[in-house]
Amino acid sequence: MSQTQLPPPSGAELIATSLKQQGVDTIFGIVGIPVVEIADACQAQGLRFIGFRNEQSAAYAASAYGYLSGRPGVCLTVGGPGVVHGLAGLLNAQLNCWPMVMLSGSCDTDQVDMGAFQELDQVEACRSYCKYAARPTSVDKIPFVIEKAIRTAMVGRPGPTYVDLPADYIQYPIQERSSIQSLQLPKFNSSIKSQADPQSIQQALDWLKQAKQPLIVIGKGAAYARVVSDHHPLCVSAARSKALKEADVVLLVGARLNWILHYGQSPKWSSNVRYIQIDIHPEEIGNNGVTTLPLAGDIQLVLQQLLHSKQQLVPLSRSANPYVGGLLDKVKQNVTKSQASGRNGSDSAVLTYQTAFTVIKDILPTKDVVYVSEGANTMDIARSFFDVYEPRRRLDAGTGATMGVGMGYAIAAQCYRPSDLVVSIVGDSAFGFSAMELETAIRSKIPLLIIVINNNGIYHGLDPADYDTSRDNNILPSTSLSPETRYDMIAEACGGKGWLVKNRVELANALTNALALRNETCVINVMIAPGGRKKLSFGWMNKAQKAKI
Ligand SMILES: Cc1ncc(C[n+]2csc(CCOP(=O)(O)OP(=O)(O)O)c2C)c(N)n1
Ligand SMILES: *[C@@H]1O[C@H](CO)[C@@H](O)[C@H](O)[C@H]1NC(C)=O
Ligand SMILES: *[C@@H]1O[C@H](CO)[C@@H](O)[C@H](O)[C@H]1NC(C)=O
Ligand SMILES: *[C@@H]1O[C@H](CO)[C@@H](O)[C@H](O)[C@H]1NC(C)=O
Ligand SMILES: *[C@@H]1O[C@H](CO)[C@@H](O)[C@H](O)[C@H]1NC(C)=O
Ligand SMILES: [Mg+2]
Repeated sequence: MSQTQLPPPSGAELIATSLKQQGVDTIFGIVGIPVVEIADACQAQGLRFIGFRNEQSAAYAASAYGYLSGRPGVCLTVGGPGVVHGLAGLLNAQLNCWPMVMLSGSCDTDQVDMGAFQELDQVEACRSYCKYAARPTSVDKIPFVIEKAIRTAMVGRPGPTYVDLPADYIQYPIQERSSIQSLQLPKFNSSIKSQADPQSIQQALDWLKQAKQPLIVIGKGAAYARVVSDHHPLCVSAARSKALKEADVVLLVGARLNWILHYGQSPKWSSNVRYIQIDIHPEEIGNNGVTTLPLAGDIQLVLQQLLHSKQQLVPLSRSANPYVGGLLDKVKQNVTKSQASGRNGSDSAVLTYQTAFTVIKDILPTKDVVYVSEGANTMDIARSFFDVYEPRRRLDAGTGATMGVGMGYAIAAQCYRPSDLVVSIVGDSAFGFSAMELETAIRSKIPLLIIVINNNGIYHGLDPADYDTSRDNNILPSTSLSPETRYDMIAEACGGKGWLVKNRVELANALTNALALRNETCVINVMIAPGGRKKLSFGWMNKAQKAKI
């Protein structure tokens, strides 16, 4: 291959150099006018560019890459509609507190407000989802704004930022390549960390010592502090409802009292519960009117403060504390129950979530796996089957309950951990939001194992017989999807491998074959029994309301 000639230096090269200078190694996006030159300049500098089919998935991938790596993931889009698609990723990153930067092209600065190509006030559109959103005031300010966007996304509570790049800046001719270097700012690489107020640490230790029924709740915020694995002998996730109800002192570690934790309120929690809240973001502490003992600071440092104090905490034990025994018994009961339903029925019987997940769990390796999961029942039930041993090994619909994140997350996870097995366990509805990204993965040589749990629809799914009658009468339930849609064939159509399976034996065979093809993107389309048309109810919802009007 002949040595490729670098194009004359321009704003695009200044942008690429600034990204590289700030430690960016991978870019997720879709090119078009005016950002093709940016992607090309990034590739010329050795950065990886992964071209997606929709900016939503690219932005989800960037945010997950940020969460996994600890440095912001970068998403590159065109203006107008490209930015609007990307907003989905900015919102999702904001809700999850994940670091990412979106970079988008915009119209020439002298055409603003003239009805220019894909024109939109993008800084304004992004601002409410971002910690920082800006357009450089001149070409030579590009490195400044990129450094600020990267740094702002990382520090304090992580989140998304936005940089607007007008077409005339991207194309701006730069006379001397050396000036691109001289404009650069140092790579942001500092740990800005603070400790909690020592008085509050003392008080927290007093509370923890007085506690009869303590509970530690570990959130995504603790990901970088590498806290504990699902296999800790005192992990009581499988007895979550009981633990929440009984706890008297709760140590929240990077976990917000939001909808997922029922706002910290009774009846899900005891009305006498006392919260100690470790959080990097002071505004989060005491949110929703819940009084908490504040430990504002970096989780690792604050935990060290608690552990290295002279006051020794006594470890909990089953024999000394009936609360511990009660919870561990409940965990055991719950695990036994789900195992029994997983082993239920003959090998040729129609699969259920439980029987399918049991087959999958028996065959998958236990180490070096990243799980991606989305869907309603698929995700909730999968969470109880597939344990993780290390932080940042499970990516799911998260705080936003966002459907459609799975393909972007899986691609990002495989980019970040190329030697690991990335397994997506996704509902049929969830998968449909971004199935075309199969082509992205296959083209980019990113091998994924995708298991679609197919019940012909959202939540309870749909019985094919009900489908026929309700379709004839034009009253398809809003939750229905076409029965037995061949998601496996989408993989084949894109150059991957696919299987349709309907019982344990077929599932086991397909999975074994897929695992032998570690270089390929595989889709196993797992038909399960639809769950009937019961009224919908999830643990986090309020009870039925009384009519007021
Ligand atoms: C962006 C977005 N759109 C819509 C929803 C509403 N929603 C919640 S779960 C879900 C899909 C659930 O169905 P599926 O993925 O098939 O999983 P299942 O519950 O059937 O196992 C949808 C559409 C959402 N959470 N997010
Ligand atoms: C970041 O800075 C620290 C010192 O502050 C240094 O030890 C470390 O090597 C730096 N890391 C990178 C990736 O530059
Ligand atoms: C048992 O596990 C199920 C499924 O994971 C969960 O919904 C339920 O709340 C658990 N039971 C208790 C008491 O926490
Ligand atoms: C086993 O399956 C049968 C029939 O499908 C069902 O009635 C029973 O409740 C199941 N048992 C368990 C433990 O899931
Ligand atoms: C998978 O790819 C790697 C490197 O790309 C290659 O060394 C290996 O032989 C491939 N394995 C299979 C089973 O194709
Ligand atoms: Mg479904």
